[in-house]
Amino acid sequence: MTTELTYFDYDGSRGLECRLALTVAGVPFVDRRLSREQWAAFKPNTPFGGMPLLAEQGRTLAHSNAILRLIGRQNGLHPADAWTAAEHDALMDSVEDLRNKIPGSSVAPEARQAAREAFAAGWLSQWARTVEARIAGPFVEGEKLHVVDLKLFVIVRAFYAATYDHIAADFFDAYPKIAGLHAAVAAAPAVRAYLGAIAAKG
Ligand SMILES: N[C@@H](CCC(=O)N[C@@H](CS)C(=O)NCC(=O)O)C(=O)O
Repeated sequence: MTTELTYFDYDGSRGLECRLALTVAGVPFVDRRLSREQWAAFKPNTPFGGMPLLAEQGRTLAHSNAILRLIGRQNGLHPADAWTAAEHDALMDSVEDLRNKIPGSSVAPEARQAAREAFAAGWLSQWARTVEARIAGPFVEGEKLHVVDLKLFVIVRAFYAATYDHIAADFFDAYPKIAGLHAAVAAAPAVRAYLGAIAAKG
């Protein structure tokens, strides 16, 4: 069976989450990377007009969290207990909320600094407090890594990489469980090897 993951030729965000999940699960996959031009041509033929897309046996699945849950369930990386799984789902959905709420291109450049600072002091701090309280440590559920940890890792990694102007790169240092989860996922052997290979590529 061939598994194919389609995303931009970019090592971050929703595509990275899914590539990491497949990698940690040990699932070999075709890493289909589209240019902006290829995406413009392909987009009208996709289920919801967005990537990543997971394809297997003639079926295509959209939405990063649906893809992560599928990979997680098939490979023991999503909890078997329904309530615990739903709590992981809620955390993963909250990452999507976060992405959608960061003041971005819809805010005029001259208003962006104030909007981002207010976002960091308000919505983002509330999100971080809630997530911090849910992490047993080092991962959400304790010693075992699940797909939710990969989802949280990728968004927190983006902040540490200073992706968002006017929000301090060390914002999450104030949240030791979140910072610890970020470090623990980065140190997981499959993740470390995958990110090391990306870094070596340049
Ligand atoms: N809810 C979707 C969002 C998908 C989405 O917006 N993906 C972005 C890339 S991270 C995209 O496809 N952007 C290009 C476009 O919308 O044309 C998911 O979680 O996968």
